[in-house]
Amino acid sequence: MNYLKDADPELYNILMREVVREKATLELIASENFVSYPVLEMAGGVMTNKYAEGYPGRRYYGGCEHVDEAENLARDRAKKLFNAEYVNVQPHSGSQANMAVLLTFLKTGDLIMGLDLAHGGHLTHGSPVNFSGKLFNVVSYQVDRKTGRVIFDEVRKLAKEHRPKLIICGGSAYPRFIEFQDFKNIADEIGAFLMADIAHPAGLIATGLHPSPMPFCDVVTTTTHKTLRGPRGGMIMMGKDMENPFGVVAPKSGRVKNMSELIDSMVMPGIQGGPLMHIIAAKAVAFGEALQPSFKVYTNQIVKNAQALADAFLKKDYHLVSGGTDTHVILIDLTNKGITGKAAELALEKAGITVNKNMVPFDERSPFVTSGIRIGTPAVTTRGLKEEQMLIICDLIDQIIVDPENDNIINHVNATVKELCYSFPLYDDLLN
Ligand code: DSN
Repeated sequence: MNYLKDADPELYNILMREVVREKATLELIASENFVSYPVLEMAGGVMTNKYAEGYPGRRYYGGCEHVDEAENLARDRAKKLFNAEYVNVQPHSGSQANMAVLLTFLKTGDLIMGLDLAHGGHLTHGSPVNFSGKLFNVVSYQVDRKTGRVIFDEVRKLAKEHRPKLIICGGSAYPRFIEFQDFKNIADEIGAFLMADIAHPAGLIATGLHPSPMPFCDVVTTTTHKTLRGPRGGMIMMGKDMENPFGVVAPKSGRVKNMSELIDSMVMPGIQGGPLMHIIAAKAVAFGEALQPSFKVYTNQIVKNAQALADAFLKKDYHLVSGGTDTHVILIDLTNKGITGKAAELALEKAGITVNKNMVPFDERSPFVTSGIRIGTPAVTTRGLKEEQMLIICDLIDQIIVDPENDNIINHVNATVKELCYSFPLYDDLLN
């Protein structure tokens, strides 16, 4: 199909430049991945045309029979993947999934507790610049300066002192397993709800490579595009549905509603209108892929690659927050290398290696500068890179970090990056 090329060459050329960028650079942003052709096809398909406010079988519009089938499949496959009794696949993003959960379980002004953004948390876990910090009161927990891990004695102390109504576990730059059981113990001691945000390790959880939150958490949110390798979007799940404790009743029957009903109505009409049916259908395609045995082979390789990369960095005297990784994420504190995260990100980008600057725990620099970089292996693993190539990547990154302004080194590294990328091709069918 060359419709775009003929109709709008300006945008077609922009799209092709992005295809070339993705093909010819090493993508190490921990939250990014490359979807399959089937996911891409569904995400670019005609379901983008359909309005379908409501849920399967009870929509506000006619003509929903096929999008209903797609949404039902997405929900059923997600339930199977995560062993969840309830799933809502409509949130447009992880942030909207989190917003729907917080507004369902809490009243504005209630107290939440989440991991400090600078310690690996997420904007929606209580940052003052986000709705979560504006609508709710917040107390943040941190990681230990030495171990880089959550200190549960501290979390317990804070929880008992402030008595949050809801505790959030998970984050976007925490390289270790999320300790669901420890959080559950504390939530139970103070009678708080426990929410897990598994946006990062979702693919690892779906394949049993990371513990599951389902037995421990009241509610679980995720994105679908990171380790899960689906289209960009969000999702809300519960291991077990439960009767709502707030006394909300169904208007006609007087029956006490379940939390699933309250979450559904908070997603739509509460915070969203028409769902993105092309994306929901693409989520179903990705979940189908994740149910295949080959997906476990893939996620296993993500972790093996991250561990190989972490070990290689440690051998070159890099300081890894928490000393390594259990997952796909590596967080490097560059203080001993005399370079900021911002400078490292820029120099690496010139050489064709994409990472993001990232605050490290107790960072004295601003989020725009930072003392660290975050690296992740999901996208390069999708291309087929293995441990052997991780050693090469570590060496390339090190050459840049040691001498970030040396154009000869940047050019030399970029040549090796291109060779690697062409040996592990991506999206060849998209260039024409
Ligand atoms: N922006 C995502 C990440 O990079 O982890 C989190 O929302």
